[in-house]
Amino acid sequence: MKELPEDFVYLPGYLDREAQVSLLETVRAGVAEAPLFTPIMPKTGKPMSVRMTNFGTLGWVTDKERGYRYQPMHPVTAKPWPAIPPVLLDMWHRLANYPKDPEACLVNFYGADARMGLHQDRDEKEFAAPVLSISLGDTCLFRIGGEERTGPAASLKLSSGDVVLLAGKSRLAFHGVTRIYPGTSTLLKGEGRVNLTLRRVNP
Ligand code: MD3
Ligand code: FE
Repeated sequence: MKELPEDFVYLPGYLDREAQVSLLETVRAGVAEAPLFTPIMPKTGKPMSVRMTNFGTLGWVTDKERGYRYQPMHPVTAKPWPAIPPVLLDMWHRLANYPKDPEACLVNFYGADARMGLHQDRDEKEFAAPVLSISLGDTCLFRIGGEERTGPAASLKLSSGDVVLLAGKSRLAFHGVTRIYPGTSTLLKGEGRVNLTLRRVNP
């Protein structure tokens, strides 16, 4: 196993239970406006096991025909995404050390059997900005390697309230979610895990 990449900042338990409850309520309000959708992978047309939605002026989407991209509208409702909640913008400005607001907050929802395969986040145009990740609900096993798909990787459990900042050299690291541990948190009442990632798309 490999050491964690340089510039990977792990803040376990950054949000206390009260902050997690409040943030989840805020996320649920956004999801009520912008329902979770099932992303479809380009070329193969296979559905991802994670369901998603976004907040912000841009959101990450994928479908068979047009592939991975950021766009201003929800792919199903065709409405603009809800605004990024102020509490998340505050966290970004406290932690990200980047002067502009993020345009996108990707909301990933994992049921007990959902996974996310090893990938790089390269659909943004601005790699100088970090990605800020917040985990809520069930613990997951997270895997992170280097800038090449093969080669050593480190594993880490991410639990409810944990925050990770991917900056500098870790920004283009391959990473994925290997498994969910059902029943490890009471926050989502057995529904699974939510991960929020704040992203700057344009320089
Ligand atoms: C490392 N999400 O949405 S968050 C994703 O838990 C994604 O839902 C995972 O990978 C999740 O793209 C992992 C932690 C994370 C996010 C972005 C990264 C790790 C990263 C970008 C570069 C390197
Ligand atoms: Fe990612």
